[in-house]
Amino acid sequence: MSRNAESTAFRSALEVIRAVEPRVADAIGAELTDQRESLKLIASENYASPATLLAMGNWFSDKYAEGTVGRRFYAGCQNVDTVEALAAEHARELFGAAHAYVQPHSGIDANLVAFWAVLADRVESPALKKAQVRQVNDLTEADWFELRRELGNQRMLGMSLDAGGHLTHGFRPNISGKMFDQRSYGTDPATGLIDYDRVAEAAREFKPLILVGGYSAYPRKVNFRILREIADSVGATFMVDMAHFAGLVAGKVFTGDFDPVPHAHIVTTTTHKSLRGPRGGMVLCQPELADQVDRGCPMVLGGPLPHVMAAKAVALAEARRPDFADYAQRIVDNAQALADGLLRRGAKLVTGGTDNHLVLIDVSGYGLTGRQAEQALLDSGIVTNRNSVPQDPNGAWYTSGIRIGTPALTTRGLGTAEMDQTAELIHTVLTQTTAGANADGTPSKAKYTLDADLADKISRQATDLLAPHPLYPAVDLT
Ligand code: DSN
Repeated sequence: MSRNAESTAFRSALEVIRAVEPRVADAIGAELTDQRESLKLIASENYASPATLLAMGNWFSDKYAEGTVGRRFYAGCQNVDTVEALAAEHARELFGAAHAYVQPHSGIDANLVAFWAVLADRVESPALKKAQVRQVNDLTEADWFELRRELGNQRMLGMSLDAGGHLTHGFRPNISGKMFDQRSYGTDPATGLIDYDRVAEAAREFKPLILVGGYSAYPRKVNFRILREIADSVGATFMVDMAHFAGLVAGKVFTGDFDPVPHAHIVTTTTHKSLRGPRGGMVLCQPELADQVDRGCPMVLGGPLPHVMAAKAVALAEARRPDFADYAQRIVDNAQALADGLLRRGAKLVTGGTDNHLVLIDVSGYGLTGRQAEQALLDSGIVTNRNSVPQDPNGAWYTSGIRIGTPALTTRGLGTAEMDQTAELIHTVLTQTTAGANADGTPSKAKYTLDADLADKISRQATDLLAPHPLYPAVDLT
């Protein structure tokens, strides 16, 4: 394929869009410029390939396809069947999974599908059995009452949000914390690491229906073999949300005890983070859960997005190529170089380092809240996101942490030497930022001062760092 083909494709698409609503075409163009010019360190973001992006922009978007391959509630789904089956096949092969369900629109949706599947599989309920065999109309008011009683109040044990878990792992304000009677496990206050003995103790006391492993802000490997043993010891279903590190599993950086797929009963993921696909979700599971998982739509999901499933098939095919393993290893090498660079300069890191794609800086060491640090870095052309640290005194809004990750910059081709330079830029901004005060003189968690000339200088240095690694080099919109 000629490099020119990518430019032609995106330019033509914008020309067509511009003829209808030029402001949308302008915004799409401006987004490319922004992404090209910013040092993107958001741990959950990446850059999908042009082929993946283009697979989403077409008439597959027009098709309804509720149901699953070969069993749809709508006629005329043969082409949707093709792309959905392809995406599922690539996912099974890539991860060595018995079953793959590629319809979820996001990671949260994938988790809801998994929760439903486990509830439906594990909870003994005549009313539920009726509902499952599609006799929903036959359920009486008493059946519904019984169903609510039996499905509600089931127990979930997941990693707490401030230790690095995700909202959907039982955080109280999230639906997962409302539909389940939930308890959380944290990390060892001294090391910041998961203490498996404490998890086992919590599981013995609480006897969860579901034990959830996985995280969105924990910078270390997790031993899924041990978590599975804990789940088995209390009869729990073991679910892993690998949204953040799916690319590291796909690229065989995480193998053996650290690969969740052979150990978990059910695994959920997003497809757009380290896996570098389109924005979406996916569920992998063992055969006994496959039927329930496949009921995800319309049970808890709206109609599948065939254009996104097409893009998932493309991205998963890319992840099966040998060079993806090299990419995955470079993500981790870069994260470790970034962590080392920060530590050498005196930064305080949760757990003291990383062995995955992300680094969590405790910015209280710089006298800042996460919000102040996030904004000061943004002023300097460095895009990150604030994040809680374990036992965070500033709560989930202001936080005391900055989470940074390397999947996106690694896609652009930056290497370990540039990670050290990135560490220098981050450390300079954070040391030069001063926490502000409210009008009444009390310390502000949001206000800060950073010299505008310094912020401009850092922005220019960030741009220089990116210059040898153009984003979408074959795409020229001018
Ligand atoms: N929003 C994702 C993240 O940034 O980790 C998780 O939902």
